[in-house]
Amino acid sequence: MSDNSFGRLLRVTTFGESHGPAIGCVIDGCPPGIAIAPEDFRADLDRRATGKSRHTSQRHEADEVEILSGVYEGITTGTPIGLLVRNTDARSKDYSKIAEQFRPGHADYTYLHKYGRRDPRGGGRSSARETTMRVAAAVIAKKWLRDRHGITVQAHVSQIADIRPRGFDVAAIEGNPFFWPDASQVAEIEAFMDALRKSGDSVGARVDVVARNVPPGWGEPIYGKLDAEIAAAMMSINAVKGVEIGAGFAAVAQRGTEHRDLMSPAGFASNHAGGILGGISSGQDITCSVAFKPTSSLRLPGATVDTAGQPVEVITTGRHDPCVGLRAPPICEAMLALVLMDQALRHRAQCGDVGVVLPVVPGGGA
Ligand code: EPS
Repeated sequence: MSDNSFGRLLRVTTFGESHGPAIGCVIDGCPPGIAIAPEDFRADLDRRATGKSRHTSQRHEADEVEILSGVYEGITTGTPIGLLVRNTDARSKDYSKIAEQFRPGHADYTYLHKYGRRDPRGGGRSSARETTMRVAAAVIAKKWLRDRHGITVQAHVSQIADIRPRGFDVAAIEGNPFFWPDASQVAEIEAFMDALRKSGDSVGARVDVVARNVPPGWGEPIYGKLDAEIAAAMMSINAVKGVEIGAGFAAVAQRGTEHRDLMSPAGFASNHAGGILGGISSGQDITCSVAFKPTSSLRLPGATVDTAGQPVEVITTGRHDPCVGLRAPPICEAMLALVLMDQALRHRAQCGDVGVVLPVVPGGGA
Protein backbone atom coordinates (compact mmCIF):
# COMPACT_ATOMS: atom_id res chain seq x y z
CA MET A 1 0.00 0.00 0.00
CA SER A 2 1.26 3.47 -0.78
CA ASP A 3 1.45 6.12 1.93
CA ASN A 4 1.86 9.66 0.73
CA SER A 5 0.16 11.61 3.53
CA PHE A 6 1.29 12.61 7.01
CA GLY A 7 -0.12 14.53 9.97
CA ARG A 8 -3.43 14.01 11.79
CA LEU A 9 -5.30 17.31 11.99
CA LEU A 10 -3.01 19.12 9.58
CA ARG A 11 -2.71 16.47 6.90
CA VAL A 12 -0.31 16.92 4.00
CA THR A 13 -0.40 14.71 0.92
CA THR A 14 2.25 15.08 -1.77
CA PHE A 15 2.12 13.72 -5.31
CA GLY A 16 4.12 13.78 -8.51
CA GLU A 17 7.41 12.55 -9.89
CA SER A 18 10.66 14.35 -10.60
CA HIS A 19 10.21 14.04 -14.36
CA GLY A 20 6.40 14.08 -14.56
CA PRO A 21 4.52 17.17 -15.69
CA ALA A 22 4.16 18.54 -12.15
CA ILE A 23 4.51 17.92 -8.44
CA GLY A 24 1.95 19.04 -5.91
CA CYS A 25 0.41 18.74 -2.50
CA VAL A 26 -2.91 18.94 -0.72
CA ILE A 27 -2.95 20.45 2.78
CA ASP A 28 -6.11 19.44 4.59
CA GLY A 29 -7.17 20.72 8.00
CA CYS A 30 -5.45 24.10 7.74
CA PRO A 31 -7.33 26.66 9.83
CA PRO A 32 -9.10 29.49 7.99
CA GLY A 33 -7.88 33.06 8.17
CA ILE A 34 -4.18 32.73 7.22
CA ALA A 35 -3.01 35.24 4.62
CA ILE A 36 -1.04 33.49 1.88
CA ALA A 37 0.04 34.57 -1.61
CA PRO A 38 2.06 32.80 -4.34
CA GLU A 39 5.07 35.06 -3.65
CA ASP A 40 5.20 33.87 -0.01
CA PHE A 41 6.65 30.55 -1.22
CA ARG A 42 9.58 32.11 -3.11
CA ALA A 43 12.16 32.53 -0.34
CA ASP A 44 12.03 29.00 1.06
CA LEU A 45 11.71 27.33 -2.34
CA ASP A 46 14.80 29.25 -3.50
CA ARG A 47 16.71 28.21 -0.37
CA ARG A 48 15.98 24.54 -1.20
CA ALA A 49 16.35 24.72 -4.99
CA THR A 50 18.98 23.19 -7.24
CA GLY A 51 21.18 25.38 -9.45
CA LYS A 52 21.70 28.21 -6.95
CA SER A 53 25.45 27.52 -6.72
CA ARG A 54 27.98 25.28 -8.46
CA HIS A 55 27.83 22.96 -5.44
CA THR A 56 24.36 21.58 -6.21
CA SER A 57 22.65 19.89 -9.15
CA GLN A 58 22.52 22.21 -12.17
CA ARG A 59 18.89 21.46 -12.96
CA HIS A 60 17.16 24.86 -13.13
CA GLU A 61 13.54 24.62 -12.08
CA ALA A 62 11.21 27.62 -12.04
CA ASP A 63 9.51 26.34 -8.86
CA GLU A 64 6.50 28.61 -9.39
CA VAL A 65 3.72 27.71 -6.94
CA GLU A 66 0.15 27.76 -8.25
CA ILE A 67 -2.50 27.91 -5.53
CA LEU A 68 -5.34 25.77 -6.86
CA SER A 69 -7.77 25.79 -3.93
CA GLY A 70 -8.40 26.62 -0.30
CA VAL A 71 -7.42 30.29 -0.56
CA TYR A 72 -9.91 33.06 -1.41
CA GLU A 73 -8.87 36.68 -1.78
CA GLY A 74 -5.47 35.77 -0.32
CA ILE A 75 -6.82 34.12 2.86
CA THR A 76 -7.12 30.41 3.67
CA THR A 77 -10.77 29.32 3.81
CA GLY A 78 -10.41 26.09 5.82
CA THR A 79 -11.00 23.91 2.76
CA PRO A 80 -8.19 21.74 1.29
CA ILE A 81 -5.33 23.82 -0.03
CA GLY A 82 -4.02 22.51 -3.34
CA LEU A 83 -0.56 23.63 -4.46
CA LEU A 84 1.03 22.79 -7.81
CA VAL A 85 4.57 23.25 -9.15
CA ARG A 86 5.15 22.36 -12.80
CA ASN A 87 8.41 20.63 -13.68
CA THR A 88 10.16 22.78 -16.27
CA ASP A 89 13.70 21.42 -16.59
CA ALA A 90 13.61 17.62 -16.51
CA ARG A 91 16.08 15.94 -18.90
CA SER A 92 14.91 12.36 -19.00
CA LYS A 93 17.37 11.11 -21.62
CA ASP A 94 20.07 11.13 -18.91
CA TYR A 95 18.23 8.15 -17.44
CA SER A 96 17.69 6.04 -20.57
CA LYS A 97 21.05 4.28 -20.15
CA ILE A 98 20.28 3.15 -16.59
CA ALA A 99 16.57 2.35 -17.03
CA GLU A 100 17.40 -1.39 -16.88
CA GLN A 101 20.09 -1.10 -14.19
CA PHE A 102 20.16 -0.37 -10.48
CA ARG A 103 22.31 2.29 -8.90
CA PRO A 104 23.97 0.76 -5.81
CA GLY A 105 22.62 2.54 -2.75
CA HIS A 106 19.61 3.90 -4.63
CA ALA A 107 15.90 3.22 -4.08
CA ASP A 108 15.35 2.23 -7.71
CA TYR A 109 16.14 -1.39 -6.70
CA THR A 110 13.59 -1.55 -3.88
CA TYR A 111 10.91 0.41 -5.76
CA LEU A 112 11.01 -2.19 -8.54
CA HIS A 113 10.88 -5.07 -6.07
CA LYS A 114 7.91 -3.51 -4.35
CA TYR A 115 5.77 -2.30 -7.24
CA GLY A 116 6.97 -4.53 -10.09
CA ARG A 117 7.38 -1.44 -12.24
CA ARG A 118 8.97 1.95 -11.81
CA ASP A 119 9.38 5.35 -13.40
CA PRO A 120 13.15 5.39 -13.98
CA ARG A 121 13.24 9.04 -15.04
CA GLY A 122 14.96 11.08 -12.37
CA GLY A 123 14.23 8.65 -9.56
CA GLY A 124 10.47 9.31 -9.70
CA ARG A 125 9.12 9.75 -6.15
CA SER A 126 12.44 8.82 -4.55
CA SER A 127 13.99 12.02 -5.94
CA ALA A 128 14.89 14.99 -3.77
CA ARG A 129 12.48 16.86 -6.04
CA GLU A 130 9.63 15.49 -3.91
CA THR A 131 10.80 17.66 -1.01
CA THR A 132 9.75 20.82 -2.87
CA MET A 133 6.14 20.35 -1.84
CA ARG A 134 6.98 19.73 1.81
CA VAL A 135 8.80 23.05 1.85
CA ALA A 136 5.87 24.75 0.10
CA ALA A 137 3.32 23.30 2.56
CA ALA A 138 5.46 24.36 5.49
CA VAL A 139 5.51 27.99 4.37
CA ILE A 140 1.93 28.09 5.65
CA ALA A 141 2.80 26.16 8.85
CA LYS A 142 5.78 28.42 9.61
CA LYS A 143 3.62 31.50 9.16
CA TRP A 144 0.90 30.13 11.47
CA LEU A 145 3.43 29.08 14.13
CA ARG A 146 5.15 32.47 14.02
CA ASP A 147 2.00 34.61 13.97
CA ARG A 148 0.09 32.63 16.60
CA HIS A 149 2.83 31.42 18.92
CA GLY A 150 6.00 33.40 18.08
CA ILE A 151 7.70 30.12 17.10
CA THR A 152 10.68 30.18 14.73
CA VAL A 153 12.24 27.15 13.08
CA GLN A 154 15.79 27.35 11.78
CA ALA A 155 18.27 24.82 10.43
CA HIS A 156 21.91 24.83 9.42
CA VAL A 157 24.44 22.32 8.12
CA SER A 158 26.51 21.13 11.06
CA GLN A 159 28.80 18.65 9.33
CA ILE A 160 29.99 17.86 5.79
CA ALA A 161 32.08 14.68 5.65
CA ASP A 162 34.36 15.22 8.66
CA ILE A 163 34.27 19.04 8.54
CA ARG A 164 32.54 20.58 11.56
CA PRO A 165 31.87 24.24 12.38
CA ARG A 166 34.62 25.84 14.44
CA GLY A 167 32.35 28.66 15.59
CA PHE A 168 28.65 29.48 15.50
CA ASP A 169 27.22 32.75 14.18
CA VAL A 170 23.54 32.57 13.39
CA ALA A 171 23.92 35.55 11.04
CA ALA A 172 26.39 33.60 8.86
CA ILE A 173 24.02 30.73 8.00
CA GLU A 174 22.11 32.31 5.12
CA GLY A 175 25.18 34.12 3.77
CA ASN A 176 26.91 31.18 2.07
CA PRO A 177 25.84 28.29 -0.21
CA PHE A 178 26.31 25.71 2.56
CA PHE A 179 24.01 27.03 5.33
CA TRP A 180 27.23 27.03 7.34
CA PRO A 181 27.40 28.88 10.67
CA ASP A 182 31.09 29.88 10.53
CA ALA A 183 31.96 32.24 7.66
CA SER A 184 35.69 31.74 8.21
CA GLN A 185 35.39 28.13 6.92
CA VAL A 186 33.49 28.85 3.71
CA ALA A 187 36.59 28.99 1.49
CA GLU A 188 37.78 25.66 2.90
CA ILE A 189 34.39 24.04 2.22
CA GLU A 190 34.31 25.51 -1.27
CA ALA A 191 37.69 23.95 -2.04
CA PHE A 192 36.54 20.64 -0.55
CA MET A 193 33.34 20.62 -2.60
CA ASP A 194 35.15 21.61 -5.82
CA ALA A 195 37.61 18.73 -5.40
CA LEU A 196 34.78 16.33 -4.54
CA ARG A 197 32.77 17.33 -7.62
CA LYS A 198 35.80 16.93 -9.88
CA SER A 199 36.49 13.48 -8.41
CA GLY A 200 32.93 12.37 -9.27
CA ASP A 201 32.23 11.20 -5.75
CA SER A 202 29.63 12.37 -3.21
CA VAL A 203 29.51 12.89 0.52
CA GLY A 204 27.06 12.92 3.43
CA ALA A 205 26.06 15.78 5.70
CA ARG A 206 24.43 16.51 9.02
CA VAL A 207 21.71 19.14 9.49
CA ASP A 208 20.73 20.59 12.86
CA VAL A 209 17.29 22.13 13.24
CA VAL A 210 15.88 24.04 16.18
CA ALA A 211 12.39 25.32 17.02
CA ARG A 212 12.31 28.21 19.47
CA ASN A 213 9.43 29.47 21.65
CA VAL A 214 7.43 26.22 21.53
CA PRO A 215 5.20 26.29 24.62
CA PRO A 216 5.22 23.36 27.06
CA GLY A 217 2.54 20.74 26.52
CA TRP A 218 2.63 19.81 22.82
CA GLY A 219 2.90 16.10 21.94
CA GLU A 220 0.48 13.20 22.26
CA PRO A 221 1.67 10.32 24.44
CA ILE A 222 2.11 7.59 23.85
CA TYR A 223 1.93 6.75 20.15
CA GLY A 224 1.90 10.35 18.99
CA LYS A 225 4.89 11.54 21.01
CA LEU A 226 6.35 14.74 19.68
CA ASP A 227 9.85 13.26 19.35
CA ALA A 228 8.50 10.11 17.67
CA GLU A 229 6.64 12.16 15.10
CA ILE A 230 9.61 14.46 14.47
CA ALA A 231 11.84 11.41 13.96
CA ALA A 232 9.33 9.83 11.56
CA ALA A 233 8.96 13.10 9.67
CA MET A 234 12.72 13.51 9.26
CA MET A 235 13.22 9.86 8.30
CA SER A 236 10.60 10.29 5.58
CA ILE A 237 12.90 12.72 3.75
CA ASN A 238 14.64 10.89 0.90
CA ALA A 239 18.34 10.23 1.76
CA VAL A 240 17.96 10.50 5.55
CA LYS A 241 19.66 7.72 7.51
CA GLY A 242 19.65 8.99 11.10
CA VAL A 243 17.82 11.35 13.48
CA GLU A 244 18.77 12.50 16.96
CA ILE A 245 16.70 14.55 19.42
CA GLY A 246 18.68 16.59 21.95
CA ALA A 247 21.72 14.63 23.13
CA GLY A 248 20.62 11.74 20.91
CA PHE A 249 23.12 8.87 20.87
CA ALA A 250 25.51 10.83 23.11
CA ALA A 251 23.02 10.02 25.92
CA VAL A 252 24.37 6.46 25.89
CA ALA A 253 27.66 7.57 27.46
CA GLN A 254 26.19 10.15 29.84
CA ARG A 255 25.47 9.76 33.56
CA GLY A 256 22.05 10.74 34.84
CA THR A 257 23.58 13.63 36.70
CA GLU A 258 24.95 14.95 33.43
CA HIS A 259 21.98 14.21 31.17
CA ARG A 260 19.21 15.63 33.36
CA ASP A 261 18.46 19.27 32.70
CA LEU A 262 18.45 20.98 36.08
CA MET A 263 15.59 23.40 36.67
CA SER A 264 15.20 26.58 38.68
CA PRO A 265 12.65 29.39 38.56
CA ALA A 266 15.17 31.16 36.33
CA GLY A 267 15.15 28.40 33.72
CA PHE A 268 16.77 25.14 32.65
CA ALA A 269 20.53 24.76 33.13
CA SER A 270 21.03 22.64 29.97
CA ASN A 271 19.02 21.04 27.17
CA HIS A 272 20.06 17.41 26.71
CA ALA A 273 16.39 16.48 26.35
CA GLY A 274 16.14 18.54 23.16
CA GLY A 275 13.06 20.28 24.53
CA ILE A 276 10.96 17.11 24.84
CA LEU A 277 10.17 15.07 27.98
CA GLY A 278 7.87 12.06 27.80
CA GLY A 279 7.02 12.94 24.22
CA ILE A 280 5.73 16.39 25.27
CA SER A 281 7.40 19.75 24.68
CA SER A 282 8.99 21.22 27.82
CA GLY A 283 9.15 24.84 26.65
CA GLN A 284 12.85 24.55 25.86
CA ASP A 285 14.18 24.78 22.33
CA ILE A 286 13.36 21.65 20.35
CA THR A 287 16.64 20.43 18.88
CA CYS A 288 17.04 17.76 16.26
CA SER A 289 19.97 16.53 14.20
CA VAL A 290 19.55 14.70 10.90
CA ALA A 291 22.06 12.55 8.95
CA PHE A 292 21.95 12.60 5.13
CA LYS A 293 23.69 9.87 3.18
CA PRO A 294 26.00 10.57 0.24
CA THR A 295 24.13 10.78 -3.08
CA SER A 296 24.09 7.40 -4.84
CA SER A 297 23.94 8.72 -8.43
CA LEU A 298 27.65 8.74 -9.33
CA ARG A 299 29.55 8.94 -12.59
CA LEU A 300 32.22 6.71 -11.02
CA PRO A 301 31.57 3.12 -12.17
CA GLY A 302 30.16 0.67 -9.62
CA ALA A 303 29.29 -3.00 -9.66
CA THR A 304 25.60 -3.78 -9.80
CA VAL A 305 23.02 -5.94 -11.54
CA ASP A 306 20.50 -5.23 -14.26
CA THR A 307 16.79 -6.07 -14.26
CA ALA A 308 17.62 -9.52 -15.64
CA GLY A 309 19.88 -10.14 -12.63
CA GLN A 310 23.05 -10.00 -14.72
CA PRO A 311 26.21 -8.30 -13.41
CA VAL A 312 26.91 -4.92 -14.99
CA GLU A 313 28.88 -1.80 -14.22
CA VAL A 314 26.73 1.28 -13.76
CA ILE A 315 27.67 4.87 -14.47
CA THR A 316 25.14 7.62 -13.77
CA THR A 317 25.34 10.73 -15.90
CA GLY A 318 23.22 13.85 -15.48
CA ARG A 319 22.98 16.70 -13.02
CA HIS A 320 23.36 15.34 -9.51
CA ASP A 321 24.09 16.85 -6.11
CA PRO A 322 27.53 15.88 -4.77
CA CYS A 323 26.07 16.47 -1.30
CA VAL A 324 22.29 16.49 -1.16
CA GLY A 325 22.40 17.42 2.54
CA LEU A 326 23.57 20.90 1.54
CA ARG A 327 20.04 21.68 0.33
CA ALA A 328 18.36 20.04 3.30
CA PRO A 329 18.07 22.76 5.97
CA PRO A 330 14.81 24.18 4.55
CA ILE A 331 13.48 20.63 4.22
CA CYS A 332 14.22 19.79 7.87
CA GLU A 333 12.70 23.10 8.92
CA ALA A 334 9.61 22.23 6.88
CA MET A 335 9.13 18.82 8.48
CA LEU A 336 9.60 20.21 11.99
CA ALA A 337 7.16 23.06 11.33
CA LEU A 338 4.52 20.73 9.89
CA VAL A 339 4.79 18.33 12.84
CA LEU A 340 4.59 21.22 15.32
CA MET A 341 1.53 22.76 13.70
CA ASP A 342 -0.22 19.40 13.61
CA GLN A 343 0.64 18.81 17.27
CA ALA A 344 -0.51 22.32 18.19
CA LEU A 345 -3.90 21.68 16.61
CA ARG A 346 -4.16 18.29 18.36
CA HIS A 347 -3.21 19.84 21.71
CA ARG A 348 -5.81 22.56 21.21
CA ALA A 349 -8.45 19.94 20.36
CA GLN A 350 -8.01 17.86 23.53
CA CYS A 351 -6.44 20.21 26.08
CA GLY A 352 -7.33 23.68 24.87
CA ASP A 353 -9.35 24.28 28.05
CA VAL A 354 -6.66 23.13 30.51
CA GLY A 355 -4.94 26.50 30.79
CA VAL A 356 -1.89 27.20 32.94
CA VAL A 357 -1.68 24.88 35.98
CA LEU A 358 1.82 25.71 37.25
CA PRO A 359 4.43 28.39 36.73
CA VAL A 360 6.30 27.79 33.50
CA VAL A 361 10.07 27.35 33.82
CA PRO A 362 11.55 29.75 31.25
CA GLY A 363 12.58 27.82 28.16
CA GLY A 364 15.34 28.65 25.74
CA GLY A 365 18.29 26.65 24.61
CA ALA A 366 20.65 26.61 27.62
C1 EPS B 1 17.89 14.25 -7.96
C2 EPS B 1 18.59 14.36 -9.15
C3 EPS B 1 18.62 15.60 -9.91
C4 EPS B 1 18.35 16.80 -9.02
C5 EPS B 1 17.05 16.55 -8.28
C6 EPS B 1 17.25 15.41 -7.31
O1 EPS B 1 17.54 15.60 -10.83
P1 EPS B 1 17.73 15.25 -12.34
O2 EPS B 1 18.41 13.95 -12.40
O3 EPS B 1 16.36 15.21 -12.90
O4 EPS B 1 18.53 16.37 -12.94
O5 EPS B 1 18.30 17.94 -9.82
O6 EPS B 1 16.66 17.65 -7.50
C7 EPS B 1 15.67 18.47 -7.96
C8 EPS B 1 15.27 18.57 -9.21
C9 EPS B 1 15.06 19.29 -6.89
O7 EPS B 1 14.24 20.15 -7.19
O8 EPS B 1 15.39 19.01 -5.71
C10 EPS B 1 17.78 12.99 -7.24
O9 EPS B 1 18.16 11.94 -7.82
O10 EPS B 1 17.32 12.95 -6.09
